[in-house]
Amino acid sequence: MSKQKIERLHDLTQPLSSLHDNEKLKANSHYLRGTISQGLETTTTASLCHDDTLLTKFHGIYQQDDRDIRQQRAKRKLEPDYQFMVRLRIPGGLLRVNQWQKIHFLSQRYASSGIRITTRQTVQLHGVRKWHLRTLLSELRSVDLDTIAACGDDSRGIVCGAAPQAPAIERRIQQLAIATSARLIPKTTAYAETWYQETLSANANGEEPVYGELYLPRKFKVGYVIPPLNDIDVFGQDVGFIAVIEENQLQGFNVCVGGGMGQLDNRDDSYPRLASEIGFVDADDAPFLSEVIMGIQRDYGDRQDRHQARFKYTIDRIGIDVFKDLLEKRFGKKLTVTRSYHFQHNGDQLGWIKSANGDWQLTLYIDSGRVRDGLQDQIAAFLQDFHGRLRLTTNQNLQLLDIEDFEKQDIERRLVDLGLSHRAQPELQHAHSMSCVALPTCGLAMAEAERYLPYFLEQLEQLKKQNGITNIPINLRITGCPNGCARPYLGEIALTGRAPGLYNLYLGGSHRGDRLAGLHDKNMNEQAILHRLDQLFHLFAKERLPGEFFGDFLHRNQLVDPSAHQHNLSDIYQEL
Ligand code: SRM
Ligand code: SF4
Repeated sequence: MSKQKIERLHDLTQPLSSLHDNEKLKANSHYLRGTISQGLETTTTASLCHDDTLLTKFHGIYQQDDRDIRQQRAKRKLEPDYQFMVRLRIPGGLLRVNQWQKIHFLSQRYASSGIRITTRQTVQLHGVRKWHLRTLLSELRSVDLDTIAACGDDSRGIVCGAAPQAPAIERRIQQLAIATSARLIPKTTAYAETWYQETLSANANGEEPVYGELYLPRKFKVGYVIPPLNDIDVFGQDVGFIAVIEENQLQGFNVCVGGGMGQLDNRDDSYPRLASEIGFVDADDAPFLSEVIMGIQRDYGDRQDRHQARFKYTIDRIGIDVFKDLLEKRFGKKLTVTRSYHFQHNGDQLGWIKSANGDWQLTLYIDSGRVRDGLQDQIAAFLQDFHGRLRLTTNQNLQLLDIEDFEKQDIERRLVDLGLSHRAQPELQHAHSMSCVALPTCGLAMAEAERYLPYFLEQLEQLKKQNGITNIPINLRITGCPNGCARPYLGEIALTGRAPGLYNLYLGGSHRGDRLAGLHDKNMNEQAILHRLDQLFHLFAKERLPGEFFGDFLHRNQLVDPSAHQHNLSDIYQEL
C-alpha cells in the first residue's frame, strides 16, 4: 500500500461528513452519553431512540425484540416487544460464587431466559425491560460487576484460556488479561452517570485519553491462550497472545494479529481470516502492546465502510510488514522471532482434571451456554456449598476451580443428588459442539442455531453411529447467520444460517483451530446436509489414517479448499 494512502487513513482530521454515520454519532455523543438518560425515563415506549441504541452497545446493552412474536404484534398494531440484552464484562471469565449467585438472582427477577454463557467467556441476560436496566446495573455493581464495553466499537471482553497443567502460569496470565482489560476499557464517566446516576469528575487526561471521541472504527478482540489447549480459538482474535512455556516458566508470548470470523454472504471483499503470527514479546509487555495495536487500528481502520472496518482488513490493506514497522515504532522495541509451541485441540477439557498443584477442577458441560429453568436452580443449589472460584469458558461451559482432594467425593455426591453429574461426562459429540444464540433475540439471525443444535446433534450422532465413528470427536458449530459468533469457520463442520431451515455448509477446519473451514455448498436444507455428511463419514470410516481427525481427513484428501469462502466445491463430490 502506498505511503500516501496510509497517511490518508491516518488523518483523523478529515471532515466528519465524509465518515460513516456511526462516526458522527460517536463524535456528537459527548463521550457516549447521547440522550440515554432521558430515554430511560420515557414511559410511552419500551424502546430507546435509534441513536441511543447504538450508544448503549458501548455500555454492554443491546436493544432487541422478541422475534417469535414480532409479526403477531405488528398485526395487532403494537410496537415490537422491546427488551434489552445485557452483556457483562468478565475478563478471563473468572467469577466468585457470590457473583454468580447475584447474577442468578437478578436473572430470575429481571431477565426472561436465564443466564447465557457466551463464546467470549462472559454472561448475557436477555429480555430485560428498559425500566429495570438501572436497578440491574446497580445491583451488579454491588458485587463488583459491570457491563462497560462488553459491546460497541471498543475493546471487547478479554479472553483467557485454561492450563490445568500449569496453574501458577495460568494465574499469572489471568492477571495479565485483567490488566489488559483495565488498560483498554473506555474511561468515560458517562457509564457511572447514566446507570448509577453519579456525577464524577472526568479523568485529568481528558475523558478518553486512549480512544478519543471517535472510539474505534469497529469492535476489537484480544485473547490469551496457553498451549496445548487452544480453547479460545486464538487465531480468531484481533490480537492473540500464545503463551510460550519452557522448563515450567512463562517465557513470554508469540503475538498474532488480524484474526476474525465475521463475513457477509453478499460481499466478496468480506472474509474470515486466521490471525498471523508476527513475533514474540516478554510477558509483562503484553498489556501495553495490546494498547499500541489498538491505537494503530484506531488510527488506520476504515471509518467509512463498517464492513471493511475490522482490524483484519486494516492489516490486509496496509500489509503486514508496514503494520509491523508501525507497531515497533510505537512500541519502542522490536519483536523477536516466534518460538515453538503445540496445540492439541480447541475444545474444553470436560469433567474432572487434577491440576499440577494437586487441586482439582471440574468443567460442567452447558448446552450452548444456556443456564435456565431447572438447571439454573440446580447450579445455584450446588454453589451454596462451593468455596472455590468459577470460570466461564469460551466454549460456553462452566468450570469449578480450587477443589481440594478431600472435597472431591462430597462434590461428586452432590452432583448426583442434584442431577448434574452427567454434565461432567457429556456425550462426546455434545462436548465438541457449539452454537450461537440466534433466534428469538438476535436481530441478525436468519435461521435457528441454539434451539436447533439439540435436534441436529441427535441426527449427527445417529450418522456417526451408522458409520462406526461414534468415538471420534468432530468440532461442530452452528450459527444463525454468517457473522460467526460461535466461530464456525474454525469448525470441522459448520452450518451458518441463510434463511429459515437453510444453511451454508463449511467443512474442514482443523481440530486444533488453526485452519479455516472451506465453503462446501450454499443454502442446504437438513436432509441435504445429512446426506452429504453421511457420504463423507462413510469415506472417513474407510480411509481414515490412525488418529486422524475428520477435518484433517477432508483436507488431506482435498475434499475441501480452505481458501474457498465464496466458492462452491460441490462438483468434487459428484463422484462420491
Ligand atoms: Fe457476536 C453481533 C452474540 C461472539 C462476531 N453477536 C452479535 C449480536 C450482538 C447481534 C447484533 O449485532 O445485533 C449477537 C447478540 C445475540 C443475542 O441475542 O444474544 C451476538 N456474539 C454473540 C454471542 C453471545 C454468541 C454466543 O452464542 O455466545 C457471543 C458474545 C461474546 C461476548 O461475550 O463478547 C458472540 N461474535 C462473537 C464471536 C466469537 C468471538 O469473539 O470469539 C464473533 C466472531 C469473531 C469476530 O469478531 O470476528 C462474533 N457478532 C459477530 C459479528 C461479526 C463481526 C464482523 O467482523 O463482521 C456481529 C455483527 C456485527 O458486529 O456487525 C456480531
Ligand atoms: Fe446472531 Fe449471527 Fe451472531 Fe448468531 S452468528 S448470534 S445469528 S449475529
